[in-house]
Amino acid sequence: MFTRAIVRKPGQSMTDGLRDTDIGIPDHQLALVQHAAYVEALKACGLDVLVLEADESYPDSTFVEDTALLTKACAIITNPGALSRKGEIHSIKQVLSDYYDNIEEVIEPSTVEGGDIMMVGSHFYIGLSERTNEEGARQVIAYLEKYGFSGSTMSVGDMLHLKSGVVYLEDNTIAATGEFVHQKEFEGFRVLEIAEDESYAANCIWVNGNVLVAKGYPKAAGTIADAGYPVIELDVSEFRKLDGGLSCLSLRF
Ligand code: CIR
Repeated sequence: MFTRAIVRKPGQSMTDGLRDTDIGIPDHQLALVQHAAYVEALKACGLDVLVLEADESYPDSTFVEDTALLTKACAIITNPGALSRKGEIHSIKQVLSDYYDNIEEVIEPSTVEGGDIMMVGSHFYIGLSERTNEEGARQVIAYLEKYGFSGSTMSVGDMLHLKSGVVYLEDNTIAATGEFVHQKEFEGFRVLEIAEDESYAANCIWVNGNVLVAKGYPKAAGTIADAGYPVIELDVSEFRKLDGGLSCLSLRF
């Protein structure tokens, strides 16, 4: 179970955020409304939510998940692979020092973004992507082992992050799309297949028994509901324009 989440409001500079998909520039006002609804949903799932003010210096800083990995025993501050995002870690480190005695840091030339790390109990799958390199994964695994956890790497084809395509929903269950549906690593899991034409919805999040799913993906929401999860649908269209989704918008611990 999670008790807390940290989020950061999107700033006006989000219109300069990194984006690979060409589905338009985000509308900041609408993003704020969607973000507020996201915060309310986390609260409804029982979380105490710390809402950080927008940081206009970093257009992608609303995607706080990428800046740290939070475990029961330690926080690991990442080193984002995207140059424009590296500075996001300083304020997050400061914030996390209120919650964690043990804070580790990924150091150059290692790069890691939190969206590439999927926690499954005490094991962490780390996606090797354009943002997370092998040296970064090695460093994270070494830190994890220091605290009694384990880690392993996976490749991340053309997705931005590992969790863009696969997430863990507890109860030995994974939601996956595309290349992640038939991975050897996930053979022992119940795999909920998210159709390729709704692949964006694979980035859903388990929060204390509920699953938050992007609104507008009825097949995905149905698959997850049929698997027995109460589903909360949230419109995150403006974050999608920056290739971000539900998991990216918070650090849950
Ligand atoms: C980026 O490209 O870094 C942002 N525009 C989106 C980050 C999304 N984060 C995530 O999937 N964990």
